[in-house]
Amino acid sequence: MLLQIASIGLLADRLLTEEFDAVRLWEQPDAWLTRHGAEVELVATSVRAGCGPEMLAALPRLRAISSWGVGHETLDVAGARARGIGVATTPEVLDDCVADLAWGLLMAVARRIPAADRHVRAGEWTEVGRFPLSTKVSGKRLGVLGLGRIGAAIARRGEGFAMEVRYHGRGPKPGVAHGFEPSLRELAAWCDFLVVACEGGPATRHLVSAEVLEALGPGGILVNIARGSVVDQAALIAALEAGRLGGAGLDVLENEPGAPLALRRCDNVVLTPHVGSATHETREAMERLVVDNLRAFRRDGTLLTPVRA
Ligand code: 8YV
Repeated sequence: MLLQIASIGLLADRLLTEEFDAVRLWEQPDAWLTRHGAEVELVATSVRAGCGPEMLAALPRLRAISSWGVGHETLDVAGARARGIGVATTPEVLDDCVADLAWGLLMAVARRIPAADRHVRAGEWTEVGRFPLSTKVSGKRLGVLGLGRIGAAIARRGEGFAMEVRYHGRGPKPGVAHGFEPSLRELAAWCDFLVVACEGGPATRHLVSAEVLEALGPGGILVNIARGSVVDQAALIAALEAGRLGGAGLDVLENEPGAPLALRRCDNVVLTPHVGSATHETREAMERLVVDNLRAFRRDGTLLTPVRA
């Protein structure tokens, strides 16, 4: 039996019902898991809904989990691995859109596009050249935290903007031309723009600390399209309020959904509501991949895009 933990999207929901006769957990009575958990062999879920240790414990015959989204911090990957349960996410198909949004935020903050738009809309464009100057983007230094698939897509775009790119992560990546910086603080001190593209979860919590923000400095811009947990948000707000950071473009925040007033008040901050992968094209590809992983597993016991970490 396939158990669907949460709605994934119109397309995936329909295919899962048609092809797998999926049981929708949210439509079942509370006692359903206790009564039927032992019949479940496949799970479809999302990074939002997750599949944690409690859920795993309730599904003793589970063989595979297919999850919507590339993040897996809400899935008990270690617990699944210990029981030989395969876990698949939806990588690659969203790399371009998330990287595009990172660049959109970088450009928006550096060139003050939303502020300029507000200026025009408010009827304040009464004199040519009155809007404050902004920050040049091309030819600057780009630091990437986490050179995975999305980080690499962000770095590639940097080459198009004639930027020198360096990165920080767990270690240097073989075959990568960009310089590896073993200290995130040093990377922040070196670059003009620091883009956060690493995984979420406890291992990366508050990596972007007060010291890192201090190193990025009043001329620096922080962009986060990864997870709010990676940035010490209180330190970020303090740095922005004190003028110790040039600006920030944030698609993700701690305690989503919603943004604290302190961030909403900052004119040099651009906020988007966790929409990195949210285009028609990418969301359709993610939904299809959730189903394709389950089809492959049913066919020959393999997953197309298993989590390897
Ligand atoms: C989603 C994501 O936009 O893939 C992920 O891990 O974070 C995004 O693709 C997000 O989960 C929406 O809530």
